[in-house]
Amino acid sequence: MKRIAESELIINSRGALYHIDLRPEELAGTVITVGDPDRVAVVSRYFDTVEVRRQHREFVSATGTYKGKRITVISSGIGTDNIDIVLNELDALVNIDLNTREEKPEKTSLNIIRLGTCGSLQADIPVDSWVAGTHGLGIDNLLHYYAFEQTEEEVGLLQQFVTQTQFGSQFSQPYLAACSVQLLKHFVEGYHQGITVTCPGFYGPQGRVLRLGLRNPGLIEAFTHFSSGAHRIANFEMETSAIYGLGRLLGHHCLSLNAVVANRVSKTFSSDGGKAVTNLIENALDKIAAID
Ligand code: R1P
Ligand code: URA
Repeated sequence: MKRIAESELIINSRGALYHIDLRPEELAGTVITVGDPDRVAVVSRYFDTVEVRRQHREFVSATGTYKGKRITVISSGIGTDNIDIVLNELDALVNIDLNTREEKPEKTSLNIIRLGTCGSLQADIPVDSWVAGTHGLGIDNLLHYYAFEQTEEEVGLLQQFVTQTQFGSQFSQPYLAACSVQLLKHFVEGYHQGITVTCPGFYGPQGRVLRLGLRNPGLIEAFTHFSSGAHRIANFEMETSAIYGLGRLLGHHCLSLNAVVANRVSKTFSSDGGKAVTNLIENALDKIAAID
């Protein structure tokens, strides 16, 4: 196996990966990712025990057990650029030998579940409800830097998306990656399902106008009206497509669950978004603990 150079995989003086500051033995096989670093304390508050807590930049983490299941919760901060770091470093912790700097011959698959917040794009997916993303549709560009192959189903859905929304060449080419069906089946009751669009920003890329005009003012409404067979766009946020795309390339099982804090059709905002997220965390932790 080829040795990975010091410049490519940065290991700190603790023997931990540079950005997330975790060592292999400090990572559990089940990983919860959250955007907000403060949400790590909210999730780990439910743990029976916490064996390690780390913090470096926006990457706050805690590893412990919940109802006996070993779980790591880690914050990514906002955006797919941060997901590039978190997913690659999580994978390196299990699939690269940090002593020899060589890829391990036997690979380990992590279960990676995002617990985040999102905006709903459907009138019947109200604020404070939860969405399980069946697919991440990326308008963010990250996966184009990797040799990423889409399945036939993904290519077909994407073509429909481009045609129906007239998603123009002034933007980066969109990409699509499905969630882990294996994980999704544990999160049916209580969850809306649909495609999650991942945006490269919160304002213009999500159609919000404060003082700046938009290149394509009808884009978000076109997302709401998109449909292909049983598929429609449920929501948008800023990380899911990269988690699904990189997760699949690296051989991990990924699912993104998001609490709706804003509904962009009814123009409503959750009066207590924090409570909606806490409810999601409580529900998801019990379901995660029950996964074999
Ligand atoms: C924007 O406010 C942030 O909230 C959503 C978006 O994806 C973006 O990261 O998720 P988190 O609440 O998990 O950060
Ligand atoms: N996060 C987003 O990215 N968008 C929203 O509207 C709400 C949360």
